[in-house]
Amino acid sequence: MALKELAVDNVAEAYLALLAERGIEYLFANAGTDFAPLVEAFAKAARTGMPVPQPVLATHENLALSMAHGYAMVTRRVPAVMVHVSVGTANGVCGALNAARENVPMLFTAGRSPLTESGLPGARDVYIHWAQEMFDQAGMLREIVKWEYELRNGQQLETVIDRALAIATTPPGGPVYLSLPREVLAAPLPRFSYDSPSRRAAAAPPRVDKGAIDEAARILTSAKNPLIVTASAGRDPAVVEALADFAQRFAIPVVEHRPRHLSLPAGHPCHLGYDASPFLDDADAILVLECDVPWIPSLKAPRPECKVIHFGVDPLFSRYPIRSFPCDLALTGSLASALPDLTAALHRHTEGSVVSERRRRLAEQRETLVAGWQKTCEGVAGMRPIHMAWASACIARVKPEDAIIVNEYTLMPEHCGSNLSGTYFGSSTASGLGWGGGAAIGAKLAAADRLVIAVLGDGSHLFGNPVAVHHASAMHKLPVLFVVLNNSMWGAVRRATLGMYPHGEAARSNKPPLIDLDELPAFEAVCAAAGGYGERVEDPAALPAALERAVRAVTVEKRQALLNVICRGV
Ligand SMILES: Cc1ncc(C[n+]2csc(CCOP(=O)(O)OP(=O)(O)O)c2C)c(N)n1
Ligand SMILES: [Mg+2]
Repeated sequence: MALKELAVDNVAEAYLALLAERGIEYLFANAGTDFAPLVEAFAKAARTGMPVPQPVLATHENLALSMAHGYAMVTRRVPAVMVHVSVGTANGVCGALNAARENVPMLFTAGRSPLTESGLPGARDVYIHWAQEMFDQAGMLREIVKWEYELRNGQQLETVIDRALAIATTPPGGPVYLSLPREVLAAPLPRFSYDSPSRRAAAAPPRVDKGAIDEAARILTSAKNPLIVTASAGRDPAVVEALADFAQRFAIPVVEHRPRHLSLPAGHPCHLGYDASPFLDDADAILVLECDVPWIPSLKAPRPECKVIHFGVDPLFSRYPIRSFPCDLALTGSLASALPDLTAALHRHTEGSVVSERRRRLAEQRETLVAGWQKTCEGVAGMRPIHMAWASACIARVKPEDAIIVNEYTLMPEHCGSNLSGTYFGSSTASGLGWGGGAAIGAKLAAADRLVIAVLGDGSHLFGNPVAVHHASAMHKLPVLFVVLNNSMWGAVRRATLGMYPHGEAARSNKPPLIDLDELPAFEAVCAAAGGYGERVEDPAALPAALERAVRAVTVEKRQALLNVICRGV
């Protein structure tokens, strides 16, 4: 345990030094007048060599938060983000909700309008300093973050930052919010001393109760047709291997429903795709692993007698106002430590003959499923406009094994499976659109030597502020391959309307309102305008070669690329 001391001029310098000391590599930032002491401190650190996080400029707050999210999901390290007072926070709320629902730890900070009208260093000197102040700036996201506070003086700096980081990283992780008034950042602080390393450790996740493990094992061993459904078990890469082993030993099928992380290699013999509904009638026990929505109850639910076990760091998703999936047993804790215990408990009770029968059946189910995907893909391969299944299959062929896929929901994973942990990231369950482009750039920052492919819809790409995204990719030299599956519409809105009113007016209309996106810009030209490679692809047969050219632009020429793939509607 050591006390370190730094000679600094003010709180801003101490703050940046402390962030670096606590392992924060990057500060993703969208600046304003509140940043003056930080800009000054960064400039001074560049001259003196004092370690500080690297500032990463983002020209929109949603981009800053999405980049931070992408960086965090790949590295599992904590990023810092800073935005401009109330207005920047307002623009960042969507990104914060995306991160919160995905348990991404993040230090989300914002300036505060100077509190004083004159007198102190940093006091108001610009007309916006009056109107931008709010009574309760943090109120905009108090429901979203795990903790929020305002730094009130330099003396409390270490306490506040350490508490923020400990809470953000304690499972289930999530963003915390800290506001930084300008006078506080500018306040003189001649010496700054702090503990190194921090004395405020994050809490370890709870260890799952042994009785609960035995009960889960009892339910699973008495089931003939158990099923596992997961979305994010693979958030911790260590779980992927443990789950593969668990499923394989006991021949339990695994469905990844709306996956956000790769939890089981796509080629694993127990992988039964991405939709649990065909298997719900047969299931007599379901193990829901880190999954908020394992099925859609209004469409298809398991039989009432099917036992359901939920297992995760927050298995009841306590921050969701309503979620009432049947739950006969809930296990709270990290899968990484408890899956091996569950494996051992199951071993003691499982009969070999039950498993071999299940294995035989599982092999048949998987064969039928994969053959069905194959048939779909062959059936749509020649379609023009291009079918998203064919586009997904073409991406599968061109991507290296270790490529990182960032899917803002239009890629069909059954046609583009990944096999290595940490290679697939789906958009947040909150689905705040405009995440994918920025998240892909953040992922590239985290994994400089890997190909990162962002698969986006035309709608989600526009939400992501494409000019800002391409600018960030160019400015930070983080080349990403963007594939826009462009059906010139908000297909999800169309699907939702037809789902509710299959024979309604909108279904009969050639052009129902609020769905079609006419006169879309040439997305490929927007990328080219930022120095990237861009191509529009209409012919399905031309897609594989176009993808190869785009991959080459990114990996060999080291510049971003965008394929505008003209797809059919839904
Ligand atoms: C910030 C935000 N605003 C609106 C929505 C509602 N929404 C969900 S999907 C969608 C359409 C997305 O269109 P696109 O990316 O083109 O994909 P498509 O559905 O056409 O395949 C919209 C508008 C949302 N999820 N997030
Ligand atoms: Mg679309």
